[in-house]
Amino acid sequence: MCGIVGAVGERNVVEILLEGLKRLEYRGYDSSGVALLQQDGTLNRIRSTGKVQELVDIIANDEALGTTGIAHTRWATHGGVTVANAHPHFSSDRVAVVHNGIIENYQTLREQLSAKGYVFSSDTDTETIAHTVHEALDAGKDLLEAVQTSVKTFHGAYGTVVIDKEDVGRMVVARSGSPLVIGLGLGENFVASDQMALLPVTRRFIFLEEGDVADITRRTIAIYDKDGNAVEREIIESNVEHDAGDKGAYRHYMLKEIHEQPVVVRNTLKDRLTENGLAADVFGNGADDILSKIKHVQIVACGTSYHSGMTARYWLEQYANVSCNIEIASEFRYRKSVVHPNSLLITISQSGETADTLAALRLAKEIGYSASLAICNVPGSSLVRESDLAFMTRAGAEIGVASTKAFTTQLTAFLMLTLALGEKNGMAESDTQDIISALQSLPAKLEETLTITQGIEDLAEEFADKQHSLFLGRGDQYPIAMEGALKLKEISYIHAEAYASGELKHGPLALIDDEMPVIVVAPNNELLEKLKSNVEEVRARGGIMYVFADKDAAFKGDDTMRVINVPHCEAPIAPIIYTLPLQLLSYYVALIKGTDVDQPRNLAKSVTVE
Ligand code: F1P
Repeated sequence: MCGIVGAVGERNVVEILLEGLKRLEYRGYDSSGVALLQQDGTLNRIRSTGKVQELVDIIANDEALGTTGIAHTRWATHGGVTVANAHPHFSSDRVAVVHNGIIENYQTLREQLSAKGYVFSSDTDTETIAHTVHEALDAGKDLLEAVQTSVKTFHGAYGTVVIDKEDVGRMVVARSGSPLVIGLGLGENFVASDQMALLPVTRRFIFLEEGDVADITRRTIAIYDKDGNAVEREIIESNVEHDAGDKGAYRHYMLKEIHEQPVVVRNTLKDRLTENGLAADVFGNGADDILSKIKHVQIVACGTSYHSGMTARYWLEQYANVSCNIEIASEFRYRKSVVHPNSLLITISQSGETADTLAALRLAKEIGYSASLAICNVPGSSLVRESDLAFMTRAGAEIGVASTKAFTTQLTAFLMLTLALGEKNGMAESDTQDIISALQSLPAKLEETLTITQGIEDLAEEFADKQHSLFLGRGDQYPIAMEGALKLKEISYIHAEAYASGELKHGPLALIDDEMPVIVVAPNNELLEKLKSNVEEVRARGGIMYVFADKDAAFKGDDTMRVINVPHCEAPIAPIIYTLPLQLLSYYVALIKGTDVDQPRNLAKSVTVE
């Protein structure tokens, strides 16, 4: 989703801004722009509706200069994808603004400001920020006061950076509902919506909190909370790799991230899983005490993270004897739900900034959950900071919009949580041992599974001209079928639906014909015979099947059924193992179709608006 970069320095900051925008491209965007303020007060703007490279090319021919600057990648919400709607937005060539989020009362503000003579040149909600601040400046306030009074009139979510042509060398930034991080340099300072943007220039960051407004010059940073009190915020040294945004020899980030899974799963387990079981407090300080009182778990998440929560429900109930509900965050946050005594609220999110998931966490705090746990991949993210307990998945930066390694590390975390909760709720010793030994074998099994690539490439050829597809699984493989379908939709734009295969007869069987490929995930587990019956139901109706199966599952391939053998693995980790061939299948189908694998149309990596 939208990205922000801002800088104040002594040198020309244009390179810093453009490099920052490139490093934010992965979040998804449809247009971009830069505003540059020179020492003599000249304010320039360059915007484009193409890739950031287009902006770079325009600027290369234009000799853009500025010691203060703001830049933005836009993911359209209000107003189409046009140059006029791209950020930065100006008010009368004096105030320049970039903004992530949505100003919900922008219509009212727009009418009021227009009536006062402020002229709008875009259809965006963001432009109201520029004019509102300008109005406050016209009333004699300085830039900090102008932003502080302006934000009081905004309803909705914003992360915004404002500069004033008459106040060179200063930017004022405000955060409410949309993250902002200040980067500290030597004799220069920066701001961005994501630390990734600033890693080439600094590793020292201040993560702003909700309601914060910060006044930034090249030598000073002053932060005020939502009540206007001056506050100190901790400076954090980032350990995110500088070159995390480099795809190396891989053709796409997604492929690199698929192949990183053995390593990042190993990292996620490291020092947490010992030979005898879990180390103490792996879910955060005091976690063991908190978890010992938990009798019920409510999981809330979106997208791929939601699928990991769905899988966890099978594990927590089957092995750990803990009752578990799971719900999509955008539903949970807007309905009344009943909170069981001793309930733990678990949020799952790669980014830790997904607006609906954050809102669900905030709601849960008001309605009586005993504690909250975030399973998340981004240290310092809002979800991590606002939860009682946090477990970091150590997947490293995930750049491909379609989530892969974040998902399998989330599942790894949930198997460890199953051990932690199971220990307190009478989990069978044999199950404990099975999960420990399965987790120990997991990184090597993932490596082995990635070697079946060739078979999947061939299969993708048969698939690429199809319009629709059906994914089937049973038990803890049902969410994996859902995740497989989501991957295919996201990056190849083929319509894909997932069903628990026992549900076939209740409707979807009507769809089966030879134009509807059916993908089946079939580990050798207690539901195998049931699954085989479902497969026969499809075969009897002329369906073409692609079965990912354990070789001991004894599926025989023929004209209507392609069987792809997946390495044998222990039952608890089968959902993680079977995820990989489905990720590869979508990847190769997308390659053949020629779609933008890492930045699929209409999607964003971090969904910071609802
Ligand atoms: C949730 C999510 C991702 C998906 C896409 C959009 O994000 O739905 O699963 O791949 O990137 O957002 P998160 O809460 O896990 O960061």
